[in-house]
Formats: sequence, C-alpha cells, structure tokens
Amino acid sequence: MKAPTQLIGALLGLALPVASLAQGDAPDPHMLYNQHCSVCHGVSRLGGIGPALLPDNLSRLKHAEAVEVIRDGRPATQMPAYGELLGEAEIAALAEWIYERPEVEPSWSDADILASHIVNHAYGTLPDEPVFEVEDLKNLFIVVEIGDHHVSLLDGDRFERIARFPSRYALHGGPKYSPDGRYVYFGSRDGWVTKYDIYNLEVTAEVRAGINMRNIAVSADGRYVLAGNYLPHTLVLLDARNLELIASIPVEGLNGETSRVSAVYTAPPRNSFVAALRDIPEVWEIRWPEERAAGDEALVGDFALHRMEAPDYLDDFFFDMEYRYLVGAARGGKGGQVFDMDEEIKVADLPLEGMPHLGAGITWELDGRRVMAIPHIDKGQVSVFDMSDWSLVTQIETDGPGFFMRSHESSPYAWVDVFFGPNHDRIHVIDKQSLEIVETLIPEPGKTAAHVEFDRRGETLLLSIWDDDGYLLWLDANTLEELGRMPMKRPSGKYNVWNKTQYEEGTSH
Ligand code: DHE
Repeated sequence: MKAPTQLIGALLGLALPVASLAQGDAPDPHMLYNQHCSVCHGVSRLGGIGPALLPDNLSRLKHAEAVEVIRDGRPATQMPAYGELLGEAEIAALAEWIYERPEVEPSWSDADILASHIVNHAYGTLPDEPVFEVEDLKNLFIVVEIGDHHVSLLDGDRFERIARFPSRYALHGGPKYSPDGRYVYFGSRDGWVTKYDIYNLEVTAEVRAGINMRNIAVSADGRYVLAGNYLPHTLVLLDARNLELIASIPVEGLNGETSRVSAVYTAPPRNSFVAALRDIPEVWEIRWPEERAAGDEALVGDFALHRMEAPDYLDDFFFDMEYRYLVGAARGGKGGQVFDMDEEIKVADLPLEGMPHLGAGITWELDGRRVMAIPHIDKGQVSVFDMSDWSLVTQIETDGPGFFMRSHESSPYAWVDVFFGPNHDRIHVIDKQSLEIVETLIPEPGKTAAHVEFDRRGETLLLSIWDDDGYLLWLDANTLEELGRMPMKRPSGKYNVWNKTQYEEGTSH
C-alpha cells in the first residue's frame, strides 16, 4: 500500500521518497516536512493544495490540534492521516517545527500573484439567468462554515440550501457582493481571493494576493477588488471581472516604515477604498482614476493615493453612514478616536477601553438622533454613543465579552453575543429604545451561540451554533420563536444579499 504522500505524489505525477528513520535517531522535522508535507503545503511552507504552514498563518490553530490533524488527517479535505506512517515523536517534532519562523522571510511578488491566477469561467461567458428558482434573489444568504471550510448558499424565504461548495482554507472577514448581488468574493487568511457566480453556482476566478491576508473590499461600483495583507506589507488591487492583478501597492509611510494592513473597506459615497494600517499613523484612501483629486499621489495607472496623517495608530474601523467620520481603535487599548476624513482632523476621543470591536458596530435612530453601538472583545459590555456629538449614551453590561452585533432597520431589537468566557452559550436581545437587555437566549447549553443576520425585511433571522456539530437557527425576529434548524459545520458569518448590497444600518459593511 502507498503512504499518504506517495498517493498524493502519484496524483500530482511526482516521485517522492518514503521516509525512513533509524531507531534512536532524533526526528528531523525539516526532512520529514520535505518528504511528507511539501508536496501539498509548498517547499517554503507557503501553501499549495494545503494551507500555508507558517507561524502567523497558524495563529488560529492550537498546537494540540496541529498534532491531531497530522496524526488523524482532516475530514472532508485532502489532508491524510499520518498516524500509521509516523511515530508520535515524529508527529510532535513536525507539529513543533511548523510554528517556527522560517530561516528566510517568505516573499510574495507580482510574479507569484500572476502565477496563482486561475480563471475557470471568464467574465461574461456564463448565462445571465440563475440555474435555480427562488422567490427573491435579493433575499439569499451566504453562510461560511469554518468547521470544514465550506460555504452554503441559502434561500432566505424558504430557508433551504441551494448549494454547498468547498472554500479556501480559513476564510476571514465578510464575503463581499457585487452591487447587483450576482457575484460574491471571499478572502482567506492564506491570501486567496475567490469569485463565485451565485447565478451559475460556479467559482469563476481565483488569485492568491498574499501570504497572510486580512480581508477584501469590493468597490461600490463593482469594478475593483482590494485585498489588504499582513504579509507582505501590501495592498493588492484587482480587476473584479476576472481578478486580474492591476497592481500590488507597497504600504510605506511618510516615516519610511512599512506597515501591515489591518483591514480594507469600501466607502461608497466617496468612491474610494479606505485602508486601516497597523504600523504607521496614517489612513490611506485609494481613489479610482475618475475621482483623482489635486494633491493625491499617483499610484498605478491613474489610481491615486490620498494619504491622511492620523493622530495615532488607528485600527479596526467603523464608519458613519455618510462615510465622513471614521471611528478607529487606538493602539494598546487607549480608547477610540473619531477622525473627520473631509477635514482630516481628529474630532473626538471615545472612552472605549480594552478592545472595542469596531468592525462589528451598528447604528440606529434613538429619539431622533443616530447612535452607534459597539461590543468589546475583552469586556462584558456594549458601548452606545450619540453620533451627533460623540458623547457616551450608555454602557450596557452583558454576561461576557461579545464579538458580533446585529440589527435591522425594521427590528426593535439589537443582538449581541457573549462570545468569550463561561457564558459563551448566551446571546442577548437589546431593546433599541430602552437600551436594556430584554431577553437572553441559551439555544444550546455549552455551545457558543453567535453572529446573527436578518433577512432583507428584518422579519426573520439566522443565528449560528458555532460548533463542528453545529447548526443554524432560524428565528422569528419579533417573537423570537424558533422556526427551523439546519445542521452545519461551525457556521460563522452569514450574509444577506439585500442587507449587504444596500448597506443596511444594522449589519456590517
Ligand atoms: Fe475577525 C470580520 C479582525 C478574529 C470572524 N475581523 C473582521 C474584520 C476585521 C477583523 C478587521 C472586518 C473585515 C471584513 O469583514 O471585511 N478578527 C479580526 C481580528 O483582528 C481578530 C480579533 C484577530 C485575528 O486573528 O484576526 C479577529 N474573527 C476573528 C476570529 O477569531 C473569528 C471569530 C473566527 C475566524 O473566522 O477567524 C473571526 N471576523 C470574523 C467574521 C467576520 C470578521 C465572521 C465578518 C463579520 C461580519 O459579520 O461581517
């Protein structure tokens, strides 16, 4: 019988030696890696069929889990079990070694991006009519299942699954729709950008924009995709049609330092992208050719970079509905700051201690004024601010630190999960007018209940039971009555086409 690597090697047409370890020898993890892992994970650990095996890319995988995956394989993927071929000491040495920094810092050039580019169906070649029937194409949901790296497409009226397909390893951040809702773009932590045609249920194009990516944004007009990387320190601009590389942009500050990109966002009223930079006190705005203004720096072609000097290192952004003000978290838990992007000045400091999760913030009308609400990752609290003068309205105590908040313009309630700590199976329902918790649900004792997304009308909602043997709950948004369940593998985010393409006030953008 062939060893797992030999099988994969045979499939790929490669001849690979079988490892042999004399008794008493200390395992040599580098050699083991070359013999067993490099064919799928790349000679330089940058990934291939399998994910990149570099310390930063593995930060979400516990060491014990790595040992388990090497020994037992990973179900529903091509990762085979090495338990019969390798001894415990060899598995342990391998698991240890992949968390070590490589001797040579990995690089990802334009040539690497171009070489990774895959076009399965060129733009314009697939039919324009959906291959399935639903009542409302704008009420579809995309659900990311991180348990086995799959994505489901759901009919939001009948709560039925239309398709389920494998994704790249470890998607992160919200998938982003084209303005008409036909295409959806995904970003993976390993740097892959994937374009999926919802009407034809097909992946149309893919490209690897970096080694360690944060997230992607799609321009409001649907023409461009921007990816923000931790490694290398670049922004990668793509043509949305086939994900062709337009340019990779080195992120270098006025002080000469290069920076990781924390996240990229699209700013529809400004016709631009905005990038949050982790290591330099600047906010970058990238404008497309027609929007270029005097004083902008030339980027590539006629794209322009508008560099705004920020009062601090700002991270994890939240924008007001007009995209004039940006709320950023200052470095080291020093609170939040409001930055006016028109005047390019700081206009307020916000008492946001610890780690506010600004990306999860939502807004609504309260007594004729607009408020924003933010959960905190290390505090059982939701902070509510008045956006007209940035004063603190209240801080709502919760049963533990939360990660995601959601509501809908038509719903009287805002939902916040208790993601961390002993009460992670709870989810709170907040009355948007009294600002009080009116209900706390525990759908499945002991299992994390998190991340809500409403249907387009705000009448029903989906809630994740965040577990490998988890499921989606479908609830009446007003009575909170359970309407259905659908088994899923650790369902994380859910994204309704209408709410996302309309920039609904109660959801992330
Ligand atoms: Fe996320 C969105 C940053 C850890 C699941 N996360 C985002 C966004 C940012 C961010 C900036 C908004 C980008 C977007 O949607 O395009 N996340 C961070 C971190 O800095 C942090 C704390 C540490 C890290 O390792 O990156 C972090 N995030 C996590 C997780 O551990 C989660 C729970 C599981 C996972 O998949 O990694 C997680 N993040 C998510 C999800 C979204 C997200 C599901 C999209 C939320 C939405 O509803 O739009």
